[in-house]
Amino acid sequence: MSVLEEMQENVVAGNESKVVELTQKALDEGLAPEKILNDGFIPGMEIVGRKFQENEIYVPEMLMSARAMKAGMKLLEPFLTEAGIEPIGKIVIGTVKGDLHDIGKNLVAMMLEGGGFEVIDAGVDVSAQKFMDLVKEKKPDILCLSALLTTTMGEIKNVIDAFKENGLRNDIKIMVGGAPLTVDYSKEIGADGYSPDAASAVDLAKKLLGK
Ligand code: B1M
Repeated sequence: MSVLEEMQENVVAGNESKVVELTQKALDEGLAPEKILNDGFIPGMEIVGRKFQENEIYVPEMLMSARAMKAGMKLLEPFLTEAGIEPIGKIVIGTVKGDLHDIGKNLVAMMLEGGGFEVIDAGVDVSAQKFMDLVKEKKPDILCLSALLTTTMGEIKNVIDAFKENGLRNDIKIMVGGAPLTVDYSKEIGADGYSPDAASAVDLAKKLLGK
């Protein structure tokens, strides 16, 4: 089995120390960091996403895989930056104002990174103004909004309205998610898409960017 096949298997298994070891081995063998990313981590995380959607694995296993991939990515990052490897898209993600839940949002962020996106995490309790400032500054392709409370899901609408009122809505795709949200609600408030979980968030982000 090649080092990249072994890498995929260990990303799927969520074996963090083995993924780090294999990343180093692949670099030592002279494999290009981009190849390690595209033929090792990303297909591994695609398998993880599929298994999650088919209920073969659950949130804890997906978290372990995402953490293993992130640990390996740490070794690749300096080389990828040096080589100027372009991510497939840039995303700002955050939990809306009044809401401190971030476990699901973090998982979505990690899966998006695993899917090849650059992700800027705005954190929790983020106001519409802060999202607008970040979008102006970082110029992402997509904004991902998360809310876990029925009392804060209205804040998602407020953020989208603020983008409209400030003439920024056409510059960005907005995806929404979180337990109380539904696809109908996302349409009603004018979001570009809704995803029920982290794996489908990756598929939706790619679809929105035509990838
Ligand atoms: Co809170 N909490 N909590 N809580 N909490 C819930 C959400 C609740 C359902 C519990 C309950 O009563 N049964 C309830 C909400 C009820 C409601 O509004 N309908 C609730 C409440 C009421 C509260 C407080 C108000 C409690 C209190 O203080 N009285 C308070 C609010 C604080 C605040 O935010 N202002 C509060 C506090 C907390 C803790 C701080 C203790 C902790 C959060 C820790 C943290 O996140 N760092 C916490 C937790 C852990 C939960 C539960 C138990 C678990 C949430 C979670 O992490 N799920 C939750 C009950 C439950 O869900 N069983 C609950 C796992 C996570 C992987 O799933 O977040 O759904 P989830 O994310 C999924 C999808 O939703 C989706 O993908 C993720 C991965 O598949 N997704 C996105 C999420 N964001 C997305 C963004 C996207 C796309 C997909 O962008 C495109």
